[in-house]
Amino acid sequence: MGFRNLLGGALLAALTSTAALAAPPPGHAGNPVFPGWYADPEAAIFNDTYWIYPTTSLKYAEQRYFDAFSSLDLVHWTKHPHVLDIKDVPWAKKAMWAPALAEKDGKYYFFFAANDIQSDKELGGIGVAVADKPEGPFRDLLGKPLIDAFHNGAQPIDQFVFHDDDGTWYMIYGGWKHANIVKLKPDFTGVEPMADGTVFKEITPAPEYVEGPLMFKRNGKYYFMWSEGGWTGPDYSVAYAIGDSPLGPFKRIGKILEQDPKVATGAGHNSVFHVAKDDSWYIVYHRHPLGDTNGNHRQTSIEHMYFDKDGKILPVKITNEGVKANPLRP
Ligand code: FUB
Repeated sequence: MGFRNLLGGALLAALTSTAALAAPPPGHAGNPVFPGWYADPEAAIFNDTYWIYPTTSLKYAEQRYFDAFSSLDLVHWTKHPHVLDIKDVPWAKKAMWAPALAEKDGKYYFFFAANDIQSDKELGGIGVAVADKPEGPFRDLLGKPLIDAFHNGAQPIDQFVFHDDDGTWYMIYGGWKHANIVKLKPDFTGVEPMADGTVFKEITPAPEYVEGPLMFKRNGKYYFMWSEGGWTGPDYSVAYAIGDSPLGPFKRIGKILEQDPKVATGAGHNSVFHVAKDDSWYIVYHRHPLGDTNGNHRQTSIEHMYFDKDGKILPVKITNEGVKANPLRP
C-alpha cells in the first residue's frame, strides 16, 4: 500500500471516528443508542415504555447474563443490569443469546438461547425465563431447554415470539441457514402440533437465510425478516419477505438493511418497534463501528423504517444521528 493510501486510510479513520463520537443533533438519540457491546437487540413496548433486550456481545464463555435498557422517548435510555443471569438457569453454561420477550397474563417471558449446541448430544438450545416485571429478575421457567435439538437442520437459537391476531403464540427460530416455526403451548412450557399435525415446520425463505428471524403483521400481511452473511464481518445484513400466513410460503423480496462504508459495517439481526399512536416503525439492529476488526464489537442502533404505498419496506439508511424523540406518554 502506498503512502498516499496509508495517509488516506488514517485520515478517513480519524474523520469517521470523530463523526461517530460527535454528539447527535439536538433531540436525536444518536447511534449507538447506548454505550457498550450489545448485539441481537429485541425491541418491545411494555406499559408505554420502550425496552431493548440485547445479547451481551462478549466471548461465548463470558456471555453469562443479559442487561436490558428502557426509555420513555427513544432518546434517553436507562440500563437495567443482569435482568437474567446464568445463575438462574441451571442448564446454561455459556453463549446466552438473542432475547425474545412476550407479555402474557401479567407475566413477562424472556426466551433466550444458551450453550451454542453443535449436535443433539449436547445440552442446550432455546429456553424461557419468567418475571413479574419487564426489568426482571427473570428466572428459568422449565429447568431445561424448551427446544433442545436440531429440527429440519435449524440450530435451536435466535428465537422470536409472534402473537397472531387469532390468539396463537408462535415461535420462529433457527440458525445454520434454516428457520422453523412452532406453535407454543399457551403456558409457554413447550410446543404443540399445528392444525395439520406438524410440530416443527420449516419456513426457510431463501438460500441466503442465515439466522435472526423476526415476524410482524401489517395490513393483513405477514412480514418475515432475517439476517444474511456472517455476523462477525462487514456483510451481515437484513432481508425480508411478505406472506399471507405465518406458516408461509415466503419468497425473498430483497435486502433492506446493510453496511454503509461511511457510517458502520455489519448491520444486522434486527427487531422493530411499532408505535401505534402515530403508526411509526423503527428498526433496531446491531452494527460494527468503522475500522473495527473484533467481531464481538457490536453496538445497538435505531433507525426509522418506512413502507411504500404497496407495503414494501424501503431500504433503511443507517445513520450516526439516529432517531428523534417519540414519547409514548402524553
Ligand atoms: O450474538 C450471538 C449470535 O450472533 C446470534 O445468535 C446470531 O444471530 C448472531 O447475531
